[in-house]
Amino acid sequence: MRGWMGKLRAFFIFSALTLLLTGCGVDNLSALKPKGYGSDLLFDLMMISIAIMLFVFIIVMAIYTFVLIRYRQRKGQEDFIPKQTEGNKALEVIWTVIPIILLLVLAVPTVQATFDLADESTKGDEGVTTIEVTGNQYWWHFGYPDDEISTSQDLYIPTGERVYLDMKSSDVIHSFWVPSIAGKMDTNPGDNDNTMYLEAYEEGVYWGHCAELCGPSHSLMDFRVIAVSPEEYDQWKEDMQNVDPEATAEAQEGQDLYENNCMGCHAIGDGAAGQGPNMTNFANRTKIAGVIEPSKENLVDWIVNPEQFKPGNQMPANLVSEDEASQIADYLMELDHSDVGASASEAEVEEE
Ligand code: HEC
Ligand SMILES: [Cu+2]
Repeated sequence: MRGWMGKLRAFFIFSALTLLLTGCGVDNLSALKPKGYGSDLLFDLMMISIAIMLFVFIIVMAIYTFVLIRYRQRKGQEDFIPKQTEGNKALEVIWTVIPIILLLVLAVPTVQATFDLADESTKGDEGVTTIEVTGNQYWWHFGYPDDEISTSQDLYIPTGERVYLDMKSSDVIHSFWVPSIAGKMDTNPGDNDNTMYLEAYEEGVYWGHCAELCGPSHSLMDFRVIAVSPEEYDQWKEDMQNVDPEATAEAQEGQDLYENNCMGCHAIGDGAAGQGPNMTNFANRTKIAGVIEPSKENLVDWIVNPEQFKPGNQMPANLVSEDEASQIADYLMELDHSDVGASASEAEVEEE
């Protein structure tokens, strides 16, 4: 009785774990809930391959079961040897032709999708956005050269349009992956730029991850794609182009401290990817450094010792005292220059 109960319990624990670990159906993160053109294509390919696999599996299993039962050894017939057949043209043709057909069914849409995903026919056209993506240990930089905007961690794009990405890395190979909108693409160091495009169907905050092991904090190299309506996107661009980085009186000291200690790595306003994330719209970030809840306490802790959150990251610890960090934090939290995406951010999914 005990053994039986134990087995049942183990069964339930494993089932629950399986469900938990799959993280299945998490909105805005799952490739199984496509919310963009690229992920849609990939989802269809997955479904075609699964259908073919099931088809083959069921037929093979049916034949297997049939043979097992029909031709089993029967009582009293232990010495009986059935008629031996060697070579059967019809069968040989059938089991050569069927796999060829299955491979064609798989290959044609796959090749089509491959070309479709590489299609850049509208790139560079009037009104079509191209964004420069740079992967860094362990954060992402996004530059909008046509609009003279720079930002980090949160990538803003308009919905319903194809947005092209020119992608590179400042150090080692990373991989840019937003499962619910598109496939993934490596970012390479050197001149070996890769390109892809994003096309989000609906507004939302989509989770992105680095998908190429790149160092001790690789698993913390998260980012977000914030897709907003084209009108809101234009508003965001305007907001970003008209940033006034002047602090209020209370945060004046923080701004001075920031300019003396942090500005060298953290530009405000348009700037090429520097040694650290661009801070223009820091207070609009969904997370600090891509992974930490945005509160003043966490921000001060990060400034004093970033290592405790992201091992091996490139920001030096103890640049300022805790009091100074607190003043700088007051200043950084004033850097909210746009309301765009705020409602989308509120709807963001909870971390598991
Ligand atoms: C030597 C360059 C360097 C200096 C100087 C520096 N940082 Fe950083 N900082 C970085 C890097 C690199 C990161 C990205 C860390 C990561 O996420 O892996 C970072 C990340 C951050 C973040 C998170 C940014 C985001 O986009 O969410 C904050 C906040 C920050 N730094 C504040 C400061 C403050 C305040 C100072 C001055 C006291 C400072 N940093 C000085 C390099 C620097
Ligand atoms: Cu990485």
